[in-house]
Amino acid sequence: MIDLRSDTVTRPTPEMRQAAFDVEVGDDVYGEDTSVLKLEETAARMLGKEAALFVTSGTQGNQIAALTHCQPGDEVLVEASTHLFLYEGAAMSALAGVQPRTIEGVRGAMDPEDVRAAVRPDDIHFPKTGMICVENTHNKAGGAVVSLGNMQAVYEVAREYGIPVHLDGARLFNAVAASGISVEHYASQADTVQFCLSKGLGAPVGSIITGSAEFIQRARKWRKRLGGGLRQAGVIAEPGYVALTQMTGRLADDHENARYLADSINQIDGLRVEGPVDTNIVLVNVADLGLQAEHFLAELKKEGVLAVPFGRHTVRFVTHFDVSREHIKTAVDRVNAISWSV
Ligand code: TLP
Repeated sequence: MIDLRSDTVTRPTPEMRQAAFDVEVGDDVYGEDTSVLKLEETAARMLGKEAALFVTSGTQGNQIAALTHCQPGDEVLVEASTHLFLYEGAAMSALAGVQPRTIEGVRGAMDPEDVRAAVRPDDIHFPKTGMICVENTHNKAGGAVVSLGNMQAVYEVAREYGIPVHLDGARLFNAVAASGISVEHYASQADTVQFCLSKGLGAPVGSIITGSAEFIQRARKWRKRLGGGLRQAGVIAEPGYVALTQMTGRLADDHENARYLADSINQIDGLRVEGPVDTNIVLVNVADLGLQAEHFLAELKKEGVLAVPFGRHTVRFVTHFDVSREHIKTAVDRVNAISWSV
């Protein structure tokens, strides 16, 4: 099987497995796992923040941000197709007791004036605007890189009203690889940042949240409340450290493979790549084949290629380090075969 469902499917590299094997561990709930501390300190330094917290997943990181920044009854401004809103089981409402308010973006970027217009005035009828969330790269927008300028403009509005900005940077290092802008620059345009070690960076598990020392102290308590206080977590922190320090430089290869995939698919009758390909995600519209995404994917699976539905007629392919250019070429051949057979 050529698995292009997500970059979450990557398996740990030999270096990661070795690091997990060799690690000396301690109890992280007592703050005694030196690998976790090293990972958190490194992440905080790289992003230019005071502190960081190792969490189990991107979802847990985003939800801890909502729980720590907001009070029940607050409203959270999110881009309309953001992961926090679409794919986290309404956890913001179920756990933090906040209501999301969506703002339609363009390729994942919200117009800062739309953000300003959505900020609630102080009035007994209204919820308080407790947090603004930006996502970069933007998953549903096909891995789009949200520009630093747009992030700066949104952050300026937020600061004017004293509202914290959380960056869901699950794939922030893909934005860095695509734009050449440093991770610290992106992180400077948000109060808190969550990024995933377990996507394109290849760690088996884990995400990081960074922010002020005071924020991370409160976040640590929320992590514990959610059952995310881990014990000998060095066995997963060490692979995470390898991911953070050794794997960011190769993301550009995934982007090249994604562009190759997109260019090849665009030459196939009946298929159309939706939007430019900035990073490692390719969205393909299959409507002209007269198929819904699920039917197309069922055919593709029979041919040994996996992808996921991303809308009625849209299919998502994600490149990652477990798929080579040769795999991509084979995948294109299989996609081509289907487009002829339907
Ligand atoms: N995204 C997954 C699915 O949940 C859709 C994927 O395969 O892309 N923020 C963003 C922008 C994400 O894309 C994801 C995962 C998360 C947060 C959540 O990360 P995890 O899966 O670690 O909870």
